[in-house]
Amino acid sequence: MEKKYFAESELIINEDGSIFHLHVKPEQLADKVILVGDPGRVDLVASHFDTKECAVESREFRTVTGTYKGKRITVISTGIGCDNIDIVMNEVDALANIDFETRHEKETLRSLEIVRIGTCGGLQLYTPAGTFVCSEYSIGFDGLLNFYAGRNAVCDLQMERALLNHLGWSGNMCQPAPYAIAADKELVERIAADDMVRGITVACGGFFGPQGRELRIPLTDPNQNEKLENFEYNGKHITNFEMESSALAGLARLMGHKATTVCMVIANRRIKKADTGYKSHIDDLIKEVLERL
Ligand code: R1P
Ligand code: URA
Repeated sequence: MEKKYFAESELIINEDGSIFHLHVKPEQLADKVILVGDPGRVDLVASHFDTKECAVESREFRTVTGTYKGKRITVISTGIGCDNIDIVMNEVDALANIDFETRHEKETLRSLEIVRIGTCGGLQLYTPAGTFVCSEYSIGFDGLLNFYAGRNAVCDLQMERALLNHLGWSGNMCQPAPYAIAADKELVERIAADDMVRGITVACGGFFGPQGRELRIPLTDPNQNEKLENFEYNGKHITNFEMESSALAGLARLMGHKATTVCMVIANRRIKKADTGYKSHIDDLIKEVLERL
């Protein structure tokens, strides 16, 4: 069967043969990928590499490929938000699965292992600052996956309905509709092992209002967080807020890659405590992921 062709306007390739935003070339992408939000965290991850083959930077996207104990790994910063995950995941998938010479989908597709290492807000008493949380599921409040045709086939529609009923939202609060998506089960087992909290992560299209933080402007639903905290689905609870895991899990699933997110809690919303000195402790999470990936 004729493989799909991608025009110049759809797949933008720079003059040096690198992909438009990331500025990475196909041969520079490893099968194991770590995504981080903060560009500064890329160098923290890469500081553990035994060898480095390339370092590329463009806007908020910093990329280093190297090896850790013989494993070839690419670490990329995404900046903040699911909109950037759309860019990074589509460009990473293009690097892996599109022939840049012919602009056709490759005959043999690569499946990548992708782990996001981030920071998050904790929503339960058992997720105080310093806790490592692995996302078994993500709820996307960002709407990104709704633009992709396979969305209903990969999402847990019953969980979405249960959450909307529980929140009692209607009208503007439902636009765009939240989507519920599972992370890759085998990757969750390997990365979370038996020492990380596993839970449902809500990925928001903002840090303040969408996460129920009220500064000067009142919120539409002041009880949102209380409702999220006591939502239960098949014995599972919502553990944390961050801003990227839903788009990552959803796009990885549609593209045939394995993905999950692990985050260190830096602020607990119930206890109302934050830890701004988290940068040294997140290195412990990075070291665990490098061992387990
Ligand atoms: C908000 O402060 C940012 O921190 C979290 C959120 O998801 C958002 O990107 O993750 P990172 O620490 O990976 O950026
Ligand atoms: N990142 C988030 O998105 N929320 C928090 O509360 C902390 C980190």
